[in-house]
Amino acid sequence: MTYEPPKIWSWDSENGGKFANINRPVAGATHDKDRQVGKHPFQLYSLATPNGVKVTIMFEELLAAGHTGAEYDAWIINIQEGEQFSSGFVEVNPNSKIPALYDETNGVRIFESGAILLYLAEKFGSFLPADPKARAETMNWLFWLQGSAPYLGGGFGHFYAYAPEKFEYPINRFAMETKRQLDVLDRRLAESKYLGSDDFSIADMATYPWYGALVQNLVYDAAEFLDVKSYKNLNRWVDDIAARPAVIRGKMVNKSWGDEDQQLRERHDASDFENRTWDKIKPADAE
Ligand SMILES: N[C@@H](CCC(=O)N[C@@H](CS)C(=O)NCC(=O)O)C(=O)O
Repeated sequence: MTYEPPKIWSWDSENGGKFANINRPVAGATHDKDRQVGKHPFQLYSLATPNGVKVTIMFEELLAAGHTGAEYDAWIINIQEGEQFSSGFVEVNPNSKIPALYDETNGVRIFESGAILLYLAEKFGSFLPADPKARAETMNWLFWLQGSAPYLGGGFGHFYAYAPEKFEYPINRFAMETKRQLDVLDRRLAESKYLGSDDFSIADMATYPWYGALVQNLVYDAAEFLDVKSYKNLNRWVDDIAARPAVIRGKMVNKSWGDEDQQLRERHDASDFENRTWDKIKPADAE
């Protein structure tokens, strides 16, 4: 099937894709609603997608490392319902995508998951090496991830798992690029324990939720198709990070699907992991 583009593109809201109901060709708020604000220094507006999980892993790692100033309220943003288009959310992120963060201690807004990781790493002097060489290498991999993951998610994942029909051309193009990226990571992890250096850093926190989920077959059901098991060093790195207690906690925050005891839809206190998972607080009339 070929497509002859018209002279001027126009919006067909019925394109059939998985996200057709939230995709729009314009920015800005669709409705007035203030953002919710809790008691902690940081207010996070997010969802447990790979981009969201980067940040909740960082908060849980900071708290585990003893940074009590990193306490946070995590509010769930249901992107399928369009909550990213509320006026309160758009004030924090004009790009209307999770995650978005507000630092109540100084009135600073931060959007883009990479910028959030960097802001927190600098604020707390953690998970970003001070040594110039290791710091530059950590930034290299953080920015590599921010530029590369859209080919995995918006490219490969979209056409392999979400598009209304399977088309060979885009699946081939993005499978090729994803395999190349997996090889890039595997070669780097042959020479270094973690991506930036031998220390766990924000580069790993950014990359694990994307490429770790692919390797663990948690997204797109493509582990066999892409033969992810063949990337031995990458698998070693995924297993190592998956076992970190703060990573396990971070993956639960703002999650509204999967096993109910792994869903902490909102997080306002460290004890919530014990007491407020969905299996424990689900209303009797919820589906
Ligand atoms: N480059 C952004 C990407 C964020 C992003 O794509 N977020 C998705 C969920 S993973 C989202 O909020 N989508 C809602 C929408 O597009 O309306 C980042 O790294 O923060």
